[in-house]
Amino acid sequence: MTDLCDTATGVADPPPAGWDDVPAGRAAVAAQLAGAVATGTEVVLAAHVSPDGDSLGSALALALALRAMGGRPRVTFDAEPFAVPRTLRFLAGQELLADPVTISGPPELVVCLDVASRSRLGRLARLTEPAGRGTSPATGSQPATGSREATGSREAPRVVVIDHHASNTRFGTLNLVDRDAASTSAMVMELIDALGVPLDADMAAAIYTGLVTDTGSFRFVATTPAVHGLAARLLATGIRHDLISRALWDTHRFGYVKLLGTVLGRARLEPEHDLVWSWCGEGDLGTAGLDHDEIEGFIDTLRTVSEAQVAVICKQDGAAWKVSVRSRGGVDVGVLCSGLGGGGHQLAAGFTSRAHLAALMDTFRDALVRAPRLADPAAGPLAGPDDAAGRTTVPAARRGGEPSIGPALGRR
Ligand SMILES: [Mn+2]
Repeated sequence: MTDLCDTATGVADPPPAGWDDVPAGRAAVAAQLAGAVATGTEVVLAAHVSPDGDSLGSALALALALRAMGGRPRVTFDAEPFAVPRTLRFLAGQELLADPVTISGPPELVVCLDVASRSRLGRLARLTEPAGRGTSPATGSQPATGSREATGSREAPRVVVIDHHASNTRFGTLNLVDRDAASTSAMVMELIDALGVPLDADMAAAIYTGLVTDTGSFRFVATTPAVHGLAARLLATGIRHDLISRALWDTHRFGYVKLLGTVLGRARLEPEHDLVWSWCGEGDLGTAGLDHDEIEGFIDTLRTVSEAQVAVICKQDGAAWKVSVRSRGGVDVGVLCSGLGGGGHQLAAGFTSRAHLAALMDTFRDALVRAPRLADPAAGPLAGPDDAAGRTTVPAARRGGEPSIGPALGRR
């Protein structure tokens, strides 16, 4: 989870209560995509602004699958200038990328991947507006699993949402939202299977990139046995996971190290607020010669501070501050950031503010006091009850018994 939660703004509606019918939604999305390929309909696959490995990996993997089916996919996202983040340039299928300025008017079918709300599309939100042809379905937020609409009908959905954020606003006309999925790319894998497309190494590398990004290299709580099963299947295609990891995390310019030192050096610990935070100004980036996407990993160092449940980095971007927020498990920062106009996951979220830094942080501290508390992961044992006897390392939660680590964290 790097930048996917960093810039969410303007969530229009709270997500609907209850759970989505994921299998029905998946079948409906697969039918929609297969229909688009069969009729030669151009499909635009949209990642969120400043895409991370899950969003762009998901979009490229699905685009490669649609192309393998004979379809006409294009992949796009809002970035100025339009460029793939340095760390993701190894992904295959980059010839399918399209600068948003080349997409005139709403396409017939838009698929949004890892995009929790319309605002996360940035300027590409226009692609989800009504086409003006008089036959387009409304695109307002509506709870829908999508199974109600049939492929090929005049009422066919035009905006498909594929996402795993709990805060997803269901802004599509067809919404496939699985809050239990470790990554959007894992959902794309299931979709590719539903489409009957054989998995190749290029697709596998893109899906793996999303999976390792959102599980923190299999460290986060979303890492289930099924996640490892998926990883094994992806590795079996022959992908170089070592090179993927090196490209994603272990390759930085010297300016990165210098700026990381600066930002960590100005970090403030506020035990009374259970908070550690720092900031990075636009001038800092200029001095270091870095792009915004290159400092997404800074929060991963700050969030290791044991004296605070919540870590924050404010990154200046023009007239706004993009605020990345991480929780060590005791606070639901997804709800917190939704209340500040952003969104995300329970433990990784973000928002954008145009306030001055001091005022922004005052607002944040107030919101932090009121934020929902989660079960403290440090309060329980790290493994199942049998572990002490040395007989097993399988947590009880995975065997259907009592959750071994805070029950609220067992389900995302
Ligand atoms: Mn994701």
